[in-house]
Amino acid sequence: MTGKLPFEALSVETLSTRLGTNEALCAKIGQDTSAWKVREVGDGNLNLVFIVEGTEGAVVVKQALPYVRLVGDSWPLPLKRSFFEYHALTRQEARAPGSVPAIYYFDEGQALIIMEYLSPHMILRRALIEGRQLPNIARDIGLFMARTLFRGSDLHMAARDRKADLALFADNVELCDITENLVFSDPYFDAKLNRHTSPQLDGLVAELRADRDLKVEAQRLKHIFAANAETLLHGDLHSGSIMVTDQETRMIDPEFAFYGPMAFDVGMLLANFWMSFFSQSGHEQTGARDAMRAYLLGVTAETWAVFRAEFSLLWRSERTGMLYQKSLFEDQGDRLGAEQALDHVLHQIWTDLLGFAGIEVHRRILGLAHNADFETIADEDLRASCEAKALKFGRHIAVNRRQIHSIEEVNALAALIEQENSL
Ligand code: SR1
Ligand code: MG
Repeated sequence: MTGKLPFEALSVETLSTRLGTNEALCAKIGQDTSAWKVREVGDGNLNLVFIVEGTEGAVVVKQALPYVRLVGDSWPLPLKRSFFEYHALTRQEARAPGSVPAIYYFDEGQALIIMEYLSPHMILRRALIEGRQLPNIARDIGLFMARTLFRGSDLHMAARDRKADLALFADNVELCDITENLVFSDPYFDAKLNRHTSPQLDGLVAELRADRDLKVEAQRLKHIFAANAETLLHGDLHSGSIMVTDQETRMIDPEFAFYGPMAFDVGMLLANFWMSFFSQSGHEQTGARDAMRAYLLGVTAETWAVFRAEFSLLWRSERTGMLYQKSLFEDQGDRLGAEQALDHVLHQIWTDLLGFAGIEVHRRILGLAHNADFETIADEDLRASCEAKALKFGRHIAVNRRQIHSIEEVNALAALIEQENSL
């Protein structure tokens, strides 16, 4: 298959014939295509994902479709998102080595990436729903975020290189448009594709949509998202975009990558841990979840601590870009000045991440794209009660983000809301 052929979606039936002469693929799994076993395993909202096993090994073949898989061909979506995913993965590997799957082949015309099959990894969201306590995720994800966000910004890169990258990713318009609408606006009005657990949440939904302070805050955050091209973001860093074993953590699916505010990735990620926290009582029948709840709050605190520590280390050792130059501080013997500036930068990330986290919680309960943490709670009253607590939490941290000073304060609030009767 070459990039010059017209795009054609792969299928379980056609994959071996169409990719049977692909050298990169054959080198990984063996040339005997009659022995290849092909499964389609994509359970995300957008793409096809195949696992292809041969006599010598296995790979993942991911292919974009020209529409949103979750909705169908009534919602066209450009294939070029595969190009952005490929380029984001190569940058993430360079900036945070070992944190993403290895790439073996990319075909822009067919919008497909052949990459490492991660096994026995599972999706982090699934692991958390099962009540598994992964020991390394906070460290691994905290390091990933600090390294990719710092090293993709004007704190580290040469201005010319960052601007070239900014121009490259600026074309990821349609994927940004999804986030701009689905995350920042749709949850707060009666948008066509919205859904929520009804009638249990109807009252609360009406209250949130009439909440002026919340809507203004959501739009201020959208403004930051759209206008603050600070660094190359993953762009969709939730627990469904992370694969884990007890030892290893890998980030996948950066097709939403673009230049945006550092706090967006951190906020979206932490929101997914807090949602997992509020969903645990819906999964309690499979075991008492008090320890799991404590673990999840611990993970948020540790992730933020690791992020801060690594970001600070990079600030002191790799601040080679045009922002906060060493010539203004350390080179004049003013180490304290550089620390003061670092404090401001981290404070801004903290304040904004709380806002992004709050609205990410809202959109997963009120918008189109829900998450399995809540969706797999079959009892609708129980699900609604978990969701109501999360909504209340999200509203509080988004609206009061400038008055909240520590992750311990946020986690104490989560624990308090969890104790309350929600509906
Ligand atoms: C129409 S796409 C819905 C969601 O799926 C992706 O994973 C992103 O989170 C997006 O917002
Ligand atoms: Mg995805």
